[in-house]
Amino acid sequence: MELGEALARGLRGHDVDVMFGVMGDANMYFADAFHKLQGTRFVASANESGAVLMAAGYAAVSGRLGVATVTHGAIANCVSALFDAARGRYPLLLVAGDTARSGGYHLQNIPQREVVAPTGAAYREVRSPETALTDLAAAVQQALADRRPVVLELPVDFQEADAPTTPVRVPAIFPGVLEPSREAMEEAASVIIGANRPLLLAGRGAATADVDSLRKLAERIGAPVATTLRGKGLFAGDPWDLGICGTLADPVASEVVANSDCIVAFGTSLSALTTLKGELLAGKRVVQIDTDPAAIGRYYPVDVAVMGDATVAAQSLTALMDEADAPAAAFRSEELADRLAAWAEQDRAPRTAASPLDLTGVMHRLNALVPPPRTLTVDGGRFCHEALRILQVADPTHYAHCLNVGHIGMSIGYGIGAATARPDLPALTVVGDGGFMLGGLTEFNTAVRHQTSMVICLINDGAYGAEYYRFVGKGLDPALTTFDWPGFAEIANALGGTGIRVEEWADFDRVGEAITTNAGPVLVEVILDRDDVPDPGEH
Ligand SMILES: Cc1ncc(C[n+]2csc(CCOP(=O)(O)OP(=O)(O)O)c2C)c(N)n1
Repeated sequence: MELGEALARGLRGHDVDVMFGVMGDANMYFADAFHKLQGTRFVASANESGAVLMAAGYAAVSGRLGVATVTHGAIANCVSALFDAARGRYPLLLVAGDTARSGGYHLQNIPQREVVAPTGAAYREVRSPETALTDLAAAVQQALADRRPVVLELPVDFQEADAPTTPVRVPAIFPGVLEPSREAMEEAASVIIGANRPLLLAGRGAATADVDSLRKLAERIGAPVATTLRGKGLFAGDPWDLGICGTLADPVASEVVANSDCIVAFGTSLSALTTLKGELLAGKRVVQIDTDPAAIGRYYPVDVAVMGDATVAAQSLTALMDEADAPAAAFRSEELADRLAAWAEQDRAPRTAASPLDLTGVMHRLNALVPPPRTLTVDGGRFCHEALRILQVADPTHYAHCLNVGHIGMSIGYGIGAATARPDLPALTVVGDGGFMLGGLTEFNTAVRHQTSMVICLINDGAYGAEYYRFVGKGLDPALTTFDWPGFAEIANALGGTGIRVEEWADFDRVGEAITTNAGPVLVEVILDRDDVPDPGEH
């Protein structure tokens, strides 16, 4: 057997059944061998960047390893995607072909290790054909343990070398639960008991925690609940769910968070976006619970730091409250639940058929047309504040965050990856016209070729809206920010998918039909007046 095939089989042995990639001479035999294995899928992206974004989206919603492959030199096309996946903490393996070590001059030979270095991804080598399967196993293990991309360099000539005959043992890994210390729990409980207006905040690190244990604690201490953006959906349906804390907060939530005197944070690093650059933590006691020691106090100092599992910590805090016979705070009142419900109703206020399309209404319509449970990816741009605020998910793991470095154009790749990981769920991606042209157009056809079922809502305001409103606000000529694009619905049809142009509310009726009857991607081009889109942060 040749090594290319042995590596493909090795990957399968690590429970990998999907690989995204673009072929070239340095990875083609490996990719082909993987594709031919039973129970596998090779998703051929149009660009290497797309392959890495798809693998990241796959990892984000599945919690499994995302895998991509590129040929030698093409790693240069993966840089932004690697930055995003590394910062997003997605476990990802990128098998990157390389020029033969003995080969001398080659056009595609570039300093690959140096290209990857600043991205935050690890770089490892297949050292020799003999060690290849061990090198692969180590790379897989590192990606899962570190939750970041690992690039595995595969010299072109190794693919056709003889495979080693001794099999590699893949250990079964049994993850343990990190028990918080009794001392830390008592310290945390005394802070909570001393609070009058506690708030329970959960981030992506608590996404797989037992949510009932968190809810029970919140109820026991009398705290409303909130999440970070990446913890979105954890408390879906809870009458005291404030939604997202920080820059994306609704008005009632903003007021309640500002007014609280103690934050009990689970699985969040309390970033500047969640805490309004630390402003929301000022004057409050903060208890931070996380399994990752690097998350604790990463951005702002906290009062009590607890290293431990969210579920165990929540259960033991509830028990300590009972032991102390401590009363629940009155912060979680019926009045608050009523105010939250009233705000949600006002935000969702129905539009009349004759009223012009508006961004807020369009997002609520999308929630109804493609309701959770479904996966979600949202691109960057002026529209994204409303999209991230309004579009719900049933579970944080259904949301693949692709704004880890704030680049536009990544959502289509992430969305294809998410849809590939969860074919049992509908998939929704929201993107602007600028983001789609920057990084979505070519991969839209990937979704067509692979018949990926997804709804892409393209908010077309004919502008880089995020820049447009700033120029206009300053009284400057916005000419450089406006674009006369071709029709995106027509482009979607020409690329083999389904395109629907929405200029008035009634046009959405056709969207519902298309979603249920058409296979492959459906692109919904929503035309908005660029002078009528709310500025980010404006409600
Ligand atoms: C890779 C990258 N290039 C440029 C930018 C700067 N940028 C931020 S938002 C934006 C405009 C996006 O336009 P569009 O997708 O149409 O969304 P809109 O702002 O109009 O809602 C640009 C160019 C960026 N964030 N990332």
